[in-house]
Amino acid sequence: MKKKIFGILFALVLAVSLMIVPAAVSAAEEADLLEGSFVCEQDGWLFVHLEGSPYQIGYQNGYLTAENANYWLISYVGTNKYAEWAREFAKDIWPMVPKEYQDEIDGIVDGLHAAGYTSWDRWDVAAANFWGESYGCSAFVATGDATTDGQIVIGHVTMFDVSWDFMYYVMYDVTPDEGYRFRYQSAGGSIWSGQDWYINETGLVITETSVYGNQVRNPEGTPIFVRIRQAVQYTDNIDDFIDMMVTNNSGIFAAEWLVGDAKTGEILSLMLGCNAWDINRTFNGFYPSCNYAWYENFRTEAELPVPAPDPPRGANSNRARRWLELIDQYYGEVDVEVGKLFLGDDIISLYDPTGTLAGYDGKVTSTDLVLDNMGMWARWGNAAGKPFDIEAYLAEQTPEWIASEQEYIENLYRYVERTPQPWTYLMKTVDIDIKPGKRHNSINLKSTDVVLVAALTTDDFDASTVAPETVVFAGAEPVRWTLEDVDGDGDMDMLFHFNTQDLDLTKGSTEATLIGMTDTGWVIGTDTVNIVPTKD
Ligand SMILES: [Ca+2]
Ligand SMILES: [Ca+2]
Ligand SMILES: [Ca+2]
Repeated sequence: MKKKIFGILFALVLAVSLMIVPAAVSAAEEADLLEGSFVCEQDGWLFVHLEGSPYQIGYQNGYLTAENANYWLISYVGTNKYAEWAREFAKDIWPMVPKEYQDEIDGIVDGLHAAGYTSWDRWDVAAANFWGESYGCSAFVATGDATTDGQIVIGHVTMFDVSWDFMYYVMYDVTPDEGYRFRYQSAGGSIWSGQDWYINETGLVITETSVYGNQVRNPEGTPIFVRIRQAVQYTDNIDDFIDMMVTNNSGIFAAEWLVGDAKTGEILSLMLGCNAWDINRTFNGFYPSCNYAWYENFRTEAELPVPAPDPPRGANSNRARRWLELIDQYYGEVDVEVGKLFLGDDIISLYDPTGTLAGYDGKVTSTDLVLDNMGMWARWGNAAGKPFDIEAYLAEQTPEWIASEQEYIENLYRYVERTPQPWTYLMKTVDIDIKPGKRHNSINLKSTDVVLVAALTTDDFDASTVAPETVVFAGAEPVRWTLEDVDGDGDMDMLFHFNTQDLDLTKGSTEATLIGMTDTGWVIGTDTVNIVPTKD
């Protein structure tokens, strides 16, 4: 990984905001709203943890991702010629958005304002969320006899103009008050992925590629960003996922959804039009996806020739044919490393060294990684690590075009400066023990003493590799640390001391998280806390 250490942005952002914020909320209220959230950077990704009520999650999102979210809003509604149309559309659709997500969007607006981006309102953020969907992707899911050890392997690469999407390097990690914990890739300010890439704590991994044709619409239908967000947050199985996606479908954003259930080993392809869809599911097989309409029900509704031509022909069929070759070559040998090869394939990722429309990322995971706290391998920039050659690209353009497209070119540079990156693991989970040796982990918030927290060495983790100055626990930095065998099992653990008064915990806190950086990336560990006394 790159040696550039970005440190904890959280503290910096907070300090800056306290200086510049015209107080919509007081500093104390702000600290409460941000409780439990954090952000850290790893190999080009911004890993953002959000937790709490819908409004809190939104506020933390807007506040912690503000600069990125500002670029996203400019890209999707700000300078877009459809901006007013999009805002009007947002007002029309607002009543179809559950209150939970309305509150989250309002929280994003307030978080953005608190961070100094005061020009955006509810309709901008809502419009960008309705609008923020990408238009080209490749993906796959394989399981059972298609993979080396029978595990599910699933991956996705996003393809879109990198000048529009240079900010899609946010990996959210969300612990909502209601529903399951989940992760998703998106841009700042977004309440869904739009790309799409999701993992939830029950073991579901969800991705898709959009599919085109003569699309049927249902104006009364629920918007896609609501249905998919509900599916990710509230579904733990494939049957319920299908129900939520096909019920009251708006028809906007026709796509082939690929799902793996790491609990069972079953995979799904749901090719979803509006009133028609195709369901394929198996415990042994490989579903490729590339904006190509493989299946008959979808093709019939979309007025594409039926049956699908064999071999594939028409829009995106070059990638479809390539997928069929790769399946032939690798069936039975798919694992995470092969998945990375798939996503980095020049045809699958539309790689063009001087093209602005190409695969700009990669994500791949497997059963074991998903069941270990939603882990994944991710790469920002071309999935094979090949750069976009901006100088050669500009050399192909006319001086007139360059003079008239400065903003477009600046955005390309924003992408280029951050890419390519290595594959990186998001995010290694380690064992911590708050108040070692004590089970109840009682913390009196009025105490002037320290709280001890141990990062434990295990078979696959050496706690001494954590850089102490990068450690943050419940918003606090350690005042002291020592290497000792805290749990008496013969290996050295890292014991941190935190001033209780520095902890960003409240009476309602039930768990606390420690993060710290090693030479291979950030690690994250969570343990329970018991705040005492229970009443004032
Ligand atoms: Ca303990
Ligand atoms: Ca140990
Ligand atoms: Ca030990």
